[in-house]
Amino acid sequence: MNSRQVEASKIAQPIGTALDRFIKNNQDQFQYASGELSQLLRDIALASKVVNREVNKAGLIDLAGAQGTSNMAGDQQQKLDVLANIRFTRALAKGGEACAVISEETDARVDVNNYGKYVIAIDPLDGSSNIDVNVSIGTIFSIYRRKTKVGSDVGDEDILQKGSKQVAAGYVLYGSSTMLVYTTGFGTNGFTYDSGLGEYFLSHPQMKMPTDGSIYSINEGLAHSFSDDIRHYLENCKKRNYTARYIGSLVADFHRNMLKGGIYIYPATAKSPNGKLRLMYECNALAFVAEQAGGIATDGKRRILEITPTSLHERTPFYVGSANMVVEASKTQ
Ligand code: FBP
Repeated sequence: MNSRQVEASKIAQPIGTALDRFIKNNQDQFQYASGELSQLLRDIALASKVVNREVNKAGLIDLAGAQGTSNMAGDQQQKLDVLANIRFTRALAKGGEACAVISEETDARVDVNNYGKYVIAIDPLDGSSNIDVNVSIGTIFSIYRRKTKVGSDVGDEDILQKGSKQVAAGYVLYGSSTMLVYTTGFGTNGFTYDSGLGEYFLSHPQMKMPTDGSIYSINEGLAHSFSDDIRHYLENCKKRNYTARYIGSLVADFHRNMLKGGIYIYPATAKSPNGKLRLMYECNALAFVAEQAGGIATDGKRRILEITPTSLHERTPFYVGSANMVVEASKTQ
């Protein structure tokens, strides 16, 4: 059999491009292509496989429920929140490429290695309210290149960088299947996890978010404290018989809208005048992924990636999804 016949054989269906190979094949795209970012992406993928395994069997190994502690935002931490935070922080520290990690579950940044070249901002487990009820949850990550000299102490200038400075970002969706979706600024690609082989395979190359959609995702239970403009936009959606879909897990709502077209909005509300979601480890990453797939992300007025952060856990209103829908929704603001 020659290589063409091997490749074309129907008996052994090709299994697709493994994440490792994809990272290697695309490494040269990257400005600082010396393998460190590739290793970082592998470290995140490995930690996500461990977290995936624990999420899947949480109910069997007493990992369900609250930890009895709360994070700096006052949110009650779930056991899996704490576990996922340890898994990712440990993998990033062991990998040696990270100099600091910012996490939703940790009040202050964690300096891990002054010789690391990258800063990682992470929401280890997004959609905490859905953990115990077996609804899709996710992990969200942003990667920045440090600004200070390698070997010196990490400083605020390394951490408080605009989203437009991200060198890579993505999310993991722990759903009916587990997927890793990320960008390094050369389009957005999706990989599906084959737990039998313990490997992610390219399943959604060069993802494109439809410029228009008919799905809107917002917690209308908070409608009493929405601005008139938001209410006006929602009225338009209903007049057009759009479909309301709100899972309550940002990653899951975002992923659906990325595939089918739609908009996710978490606006400023009376309870959360700056919105609920965190700029550094929830919004910046999804804004980068969305833009690389042809979508748009704003805070209702400004491009999310142009916002200069002033604190680790700062919140922002978030409008993300199909370009024409976000433009319309933002225009009303
Ligand atoms: P966590 O990262 O703490 O889970 O918070 C974010 C989040 O759960 C999003 O995943 C979700 O879209 C939103 O908050 C749900 O908020 P609400 O329950 O107020 O609608």
